[in-house]
Amino acid sequence: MTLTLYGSQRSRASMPRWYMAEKGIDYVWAELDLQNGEHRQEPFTAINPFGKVPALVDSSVVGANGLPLQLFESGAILLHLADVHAREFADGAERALATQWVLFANSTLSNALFVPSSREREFTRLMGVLDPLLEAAAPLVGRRWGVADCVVQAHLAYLPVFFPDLDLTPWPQVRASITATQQRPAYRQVMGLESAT
Ligand SMILES: N[C@@H](CCC(=O)N[C@@H](CS)C(=O)NCC(=O)O)C(=O)O
Repeated sequence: MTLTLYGSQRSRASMPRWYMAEKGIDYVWAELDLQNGEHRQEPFTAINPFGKVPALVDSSVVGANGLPLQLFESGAILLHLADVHAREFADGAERALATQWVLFANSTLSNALFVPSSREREFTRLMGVLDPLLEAAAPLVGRRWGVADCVVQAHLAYLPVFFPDLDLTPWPQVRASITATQQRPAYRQVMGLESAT
């Protein structure tokens, strides 16, 4: 069985990389040269015709066409890994709630961070709602750190990177979550940060 993840440094491929590192899932890392447009040409466009990373090829799952499963969109990749490789969900409710959080992070929260019109309108309100939901570092779904935590925490950890002057003091749980993420060995390894002391 081989999982091959296509991506580049400092891209949304970091989320499935972090998740697989946390869960001890082995994979082959296929790094593309985005500067030279490797993602916009064959053979990669046969995997993601939209020419974006990350993408995953999973030889343990055969699609209707008889070929290994090919997936694009970081959220779809994360949910597949959680479901099939980490066997994270105890029941349909956990699967549905994890899907909810992955879509929230990759659409609503991501837009509130990176789309200026949405940031102006939504960012403060979303942080105010999210902050108490992160209470006591409990997993968002189920009893163990999982895919919902990965995708929400990865987005929150973008804040000090992209908005270093942003004052996070009104949202203490968001701040604590970012600090905790930055201390996780798997996160540090994937993000290329030096080991925490
Ligand atoms: N919604 C997609 C976004 C994918 C995306 O925009 N990836 C960026 C890197 S973070 C990319 O491939 N950019 C290169 C390009 O668009 O040419 C996901 O979450 O996978």
